[in-house]
Amino acid sequence: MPTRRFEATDDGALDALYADVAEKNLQPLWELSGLLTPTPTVRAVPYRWRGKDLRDLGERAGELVPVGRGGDRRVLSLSNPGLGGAPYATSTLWGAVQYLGAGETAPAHRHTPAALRFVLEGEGVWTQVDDDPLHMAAGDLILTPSWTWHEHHNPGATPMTWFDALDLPLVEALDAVFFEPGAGRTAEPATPGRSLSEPSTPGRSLSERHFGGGPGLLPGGATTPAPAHSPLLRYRWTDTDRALNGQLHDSASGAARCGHAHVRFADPTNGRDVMPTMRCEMHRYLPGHTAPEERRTGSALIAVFHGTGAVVLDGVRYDVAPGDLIAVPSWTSQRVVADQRLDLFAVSDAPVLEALALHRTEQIPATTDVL
Ligand code: GTQ
Ligand code: FE2
Repeated sequence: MPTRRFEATDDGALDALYADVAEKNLQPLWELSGLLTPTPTVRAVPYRWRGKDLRDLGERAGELVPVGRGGDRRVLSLSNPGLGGAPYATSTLWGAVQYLGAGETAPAHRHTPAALRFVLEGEGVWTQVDDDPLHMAAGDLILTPSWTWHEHHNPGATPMTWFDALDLPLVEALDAVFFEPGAGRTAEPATPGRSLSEPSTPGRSLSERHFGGGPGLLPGGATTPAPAHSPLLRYRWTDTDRALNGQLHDSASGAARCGHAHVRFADPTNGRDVMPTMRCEMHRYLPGHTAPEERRTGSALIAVFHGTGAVVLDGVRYDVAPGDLIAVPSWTSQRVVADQRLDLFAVSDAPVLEALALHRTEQIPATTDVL
């Protein structure tokens, strides 16, 4: 009220009000700015971590730092320079590379933040999710949904690194992080057929045998209450690759029908996203193809699987090569340029934005001034 302000200036009443308001842990909104901004104020910045650095540093950590007890992980987290030193890739997503040496085990634990792995190269590690051992090979997507027990074993002779994504910053913001170490639980799998270091470990996980039987084939019989996440826990690269090629190429001539194909990894029982907080997609761009520029609410991480090209974020061009990881903060304009056939894995918080009706996208008209 302007009149009051003038009166108060004279007799000090306004100053007294402000002091009393502060003393009672209140704040006058009329003195605050930067809250209800016309567009999102995004602290995370667009950023690219180079695959070469991630591989080298993971390897060095593998030589120097043992995998500890209590559910520890040898993980290098992506720390977005805009987030003030937090170990977070964006405001909602944790991204990391994990390194597991030959013969090593990352012991069992569980936590409410959901996790997923995308394998950028190599194979041979088994991730056990609850009681289901899942083999990890290049291009595979592996889910460890909220509160599932998980442990990683590398019975092979070569070390392996992969990309991890978790919804940890989001769950932390909601004050809903719980963690439980699996001490005493892990040990050797009791059933002979389940031994993770034995060749008798099943080639297909239980989840794949039930829910990955083939296109459109689900287990018959009694239906159990649907969990909040996909019951299929491993999405194999051969299936993803076939789906992308099916979209891109004419089956008879093999000629390309378009320059961009993408698939969304879905819960096979209902088509929803693999987990309530994260959407996973695989994109394939053919050489020369330039995707239109757009921006959206919610953040994403991109992992470069194959090929070279560039990801243009807010007009700045980031050249990309296999193993590179890229943070795409909310409302950042994004465009992809393929020099060679480019395969990009993307994980985002889109299901959260959609569930809360906060998702927005905007197409940005083409310009020629790319930096
Ligand atoms: O592999 O269980 O990158 O618990 C961060 C936390 C990986 C894991 C991470 C984890 C894990
Ligand atoms: Fe974990």
